[in-house]
Amino acid sequence: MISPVDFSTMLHKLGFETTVGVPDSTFKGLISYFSSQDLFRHVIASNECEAMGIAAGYYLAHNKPALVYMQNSGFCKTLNPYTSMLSEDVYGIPALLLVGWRGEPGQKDEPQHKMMGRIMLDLFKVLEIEYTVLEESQWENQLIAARDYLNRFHRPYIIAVKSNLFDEFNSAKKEESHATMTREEALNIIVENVSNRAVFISTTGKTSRELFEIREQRRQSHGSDFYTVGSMGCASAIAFGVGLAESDRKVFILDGDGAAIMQLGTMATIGHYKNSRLKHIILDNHAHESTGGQPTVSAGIDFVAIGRACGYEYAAAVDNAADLEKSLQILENNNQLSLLVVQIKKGSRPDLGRPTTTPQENRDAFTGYFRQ
Ligand SMILES: Cc1ncc(C[n+]2csc(CCOP(=O)(O)OP(=O)(O)O)c2C)c(N)n1
Repeated sequence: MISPVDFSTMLHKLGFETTVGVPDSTFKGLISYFSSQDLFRHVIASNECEAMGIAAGYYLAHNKPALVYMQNSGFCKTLNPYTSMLSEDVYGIPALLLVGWRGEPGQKDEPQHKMMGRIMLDLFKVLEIEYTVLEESQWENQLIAARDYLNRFHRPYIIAVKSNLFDEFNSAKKEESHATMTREEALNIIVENVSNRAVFISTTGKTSRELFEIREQRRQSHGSDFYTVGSMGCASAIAFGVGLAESDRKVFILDGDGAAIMQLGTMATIGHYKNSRLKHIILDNHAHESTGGQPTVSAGIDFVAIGRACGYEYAAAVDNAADLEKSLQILENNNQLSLLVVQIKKGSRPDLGRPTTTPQENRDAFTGYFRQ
């Protein structure tokens, strides 16, 4: 295993001073170290496209490359800034990209990682980006070679990181939270208090996993739920699309704060079109909990004010079970495009499973249910 402390110390010695990215569980320990010490300036980006822009701007001002970390599914979001900005055909801007290799062929992983895991190295080649796959026995030399490459060439360089290579790092920083409910408790209350005809579009990560298990525990069908796997941030757009159907069904979005921030623009689209059947619930734990609990920037932003400014007709926040129940009654009856921000605690069951149905079974069950 590679120690996050040793790896970071070496990066710093090699001249890297700024890290920016969106988390991936592949190098959870490393990101935890980045965010808990003062060795680097560490920026939590809302999405990977933005992270590349920040790295580019940082280089322009400092003449030094930044380190940009991301999961390989998030790497796809960097194709636009890479091809149209950082590449040598345009500005030629160096950056060190640390890319988590989910879905590595031969390793067990979730369906949403399969394709990207399979094509990732070929994709790097098509994109003409030099890369190396990090190895436990060689990582110091690989970092030196990466730094030398960036000093020589004006272009990004990738270090791909397989799972289980980095040690854990537990930050000593204490986090304060006044929230009383866990996400699973909040989801149970939501499922209990929403009418049977409603459908749910749940965001990627633990929200979908917990909703799936709640249906199992209650022996309810999964047909009313679309469990978004992958496509982080897209649950609200999917719900918007579902809501375009001529139907009396209410469409509940079960979003995360990280996911909502990643595609904040969708709130503007939703707010503009004012579909009164859309009910956008943001389960806000101020964290990317599904990838290891790394902080988001949500503690400092007011989703309710954003929702109102975007055109949501009803917007409120709750932080306890009783208020959540009351607000759900309002959402059920108000006939208005609505936003409900639910403050929740971090944490989930250690034995939380994953959907036992395939994404395509989920697609068919949802479509069949929706059209009834
Ligand atoms: C584009 C992209 N970047 C990163 C990821 C990895 N990822 C999966 S879930 C998740 C965290 C989601 O955070 P949030 O929406 O706040 O929900 P929580 O996990 O806290 O329930 C991340 C970063 C991803 N799936 N897709």
